[in-house]
Amino acid sequence: EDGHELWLRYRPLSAAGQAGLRAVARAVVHGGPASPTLRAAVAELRRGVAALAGREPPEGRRLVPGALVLATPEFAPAGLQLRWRDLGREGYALRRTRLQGREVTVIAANTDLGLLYGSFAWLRAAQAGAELRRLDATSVPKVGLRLLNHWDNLDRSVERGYAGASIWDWWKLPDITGPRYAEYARANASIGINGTVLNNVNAKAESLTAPFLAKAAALADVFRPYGLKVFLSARFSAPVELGGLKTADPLDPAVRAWWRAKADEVYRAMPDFGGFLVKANSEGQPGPQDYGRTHADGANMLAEALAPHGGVVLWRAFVYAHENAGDRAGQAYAEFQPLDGRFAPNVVVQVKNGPIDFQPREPFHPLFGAMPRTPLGLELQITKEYLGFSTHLAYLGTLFEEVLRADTGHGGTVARVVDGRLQGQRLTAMAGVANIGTDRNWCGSQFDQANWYAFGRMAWDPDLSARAVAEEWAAQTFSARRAARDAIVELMMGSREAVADTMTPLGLHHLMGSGHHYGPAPWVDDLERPDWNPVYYHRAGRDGIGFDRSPTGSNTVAQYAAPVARLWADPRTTPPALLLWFHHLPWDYRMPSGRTLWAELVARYDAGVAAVDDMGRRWAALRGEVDGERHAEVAAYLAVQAKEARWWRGACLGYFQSASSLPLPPGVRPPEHDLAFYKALRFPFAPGRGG
Ligand code: BDP
Repeated sequence: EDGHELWLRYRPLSAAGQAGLRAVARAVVHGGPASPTLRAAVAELRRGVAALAGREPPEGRRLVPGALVLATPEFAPAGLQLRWRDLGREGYALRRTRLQGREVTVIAANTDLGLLYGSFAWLRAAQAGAELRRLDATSVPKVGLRLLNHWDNLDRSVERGYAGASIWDWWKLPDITGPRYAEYARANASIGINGTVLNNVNAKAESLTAPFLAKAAALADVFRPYGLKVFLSARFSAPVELGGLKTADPLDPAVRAWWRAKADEVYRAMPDFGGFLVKANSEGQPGPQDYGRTHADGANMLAEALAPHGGVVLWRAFVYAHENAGDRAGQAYAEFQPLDGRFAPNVVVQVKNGPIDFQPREPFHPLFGAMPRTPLGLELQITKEYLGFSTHLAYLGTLFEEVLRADTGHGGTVARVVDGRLQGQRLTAMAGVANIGTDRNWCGSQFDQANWYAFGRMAWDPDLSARAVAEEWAAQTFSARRAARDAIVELMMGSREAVADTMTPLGLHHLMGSGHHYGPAPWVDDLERPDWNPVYYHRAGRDGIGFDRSPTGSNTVAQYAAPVARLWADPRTTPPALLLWFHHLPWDYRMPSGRTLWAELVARYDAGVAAVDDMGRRWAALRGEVDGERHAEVAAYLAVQAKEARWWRGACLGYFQSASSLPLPPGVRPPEHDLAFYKALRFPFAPGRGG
């Protein structure tokens, strides 16, 4: 049990469970001839039932009692009543029913991919011990493009990757495709992910050269049966770097012709290629603004090249530029909102969940809801760049849920913007920056698998609750026994808040060490750009702490719709969890708890340590409930987290106390070391793990 099997472990059920499962899976029946996708569905069902129930169901054409029937409109057993239209292209229905006098289970979909998704859903229910005799469920994905974004470099390093090297072995591709790529595609299909961007948004032009396209195409061939489309990050200056042109100006006819030809070439290699993801004019990447053009000019040029092939452009709104000295949190809105309605129909503007950068907590991004004539995709980070990498346990389902359920003030939640329902968008997307690498357990730690899982499930259905997703995951990954599962879920549900309290409570943000973003460094003030420095974000001094984004400060709160802006412009109506994001307040500011701000900050750091200790205790109590190997591994990680929670507390309290000059409230334990000690720590200790 090293975690390699992810949530697809299919461990034998109890004797009663096995008998029950056998009774509803006596045979896998389909109409054939089987496409590779249908084959994958049949194979998965047979493999799953064999492992769970101890008997492999045969594959057949006859409608025997207790059959699992895979039905499409072309192969629908007589008597099956279904509203096929409601299932769309990827949806499925799971139905226990009586057909031709026999009790059977129907998995129905309009396409073989829908059948594959339905098969995984059925197995999910089987693994979790659900009652399969009374099944009646229909599920259709609410978001069209459900994408992983790999920040994988061509040299197999992974930007912000904490799970080993890149799983793409470019050196051996295209000839060697090994088993791992298919395992990867299968895992993604099991949670509904239907596309993957192979390379880093900080892209190299080489990824668009013929040899690399051949390698990407080899991966696309492996992924295809699982409904997983390949996308690539495109470097905006590629026409100059690869094509020898003098310019990459998006309005230059030669540049446009170059991209059209490149798109044609890409589609010759991969006829179902998904499209380009682009990071432009951000953190030094080239882009249309280099030529005095807008983001829309740049995106539309690529859109024009991809449109004849049905491809899309995912144009990122994560921009902040050297020249712009204002509040970094406001830059994306300032640049993009005025472009609403100016993007080609096959462009999605991909927006991070918050306006800064994947912090443990951010308010939702003000662009959501503010560009009604533009498809906006939601970009989440699955890899935990700012939440303790893969050593700390933080279940991100709760973070995803928080942003999806946030009311934009524009008439609906972020989820309703992203799934297109609020503003009538047909092109919809959710992207997650992947946490996958060559580690045996794929994600660097057992619990980080839950974040990959949660991303997929919540991209399929943004209305799923974080708790429901955690229950599914824990039952499949660790134990379907109710008490054990619930204990694991409880631990997960509080874990992200524990990390937020450990690192950046009360709306503080970006206090992490420079470059690598691991560990506390609130004192850093010497980086080239002001907005790379923690001091820029917390602004702690004698007078108080926090970033004033209210009308008395940068006023970026005004980028939110009026009802939201009104609430957050006033510290008394700003939720405490976001307080210092929007306000700079004196240390003696009275919090709703009755404590002063200073005492509250101290209490939050204490709560962080206590919560992490509590997670350790809860996990220890699960010994014997989960296998020894993974139990010991998680326990070791939690011990590191407990140590590092104290490091965070000590460093932050020491530093903020140096700013506030206030004594620690009575009864509070002083940090283990003085500030100089924490400042002198050099981490990480492994060379080459920086930047
Ligand atoms: C930040 C990362 C950086 C990425 C950037 C991005 O620190 O490595 O390149 O976001 O999203 O979170 O482009």
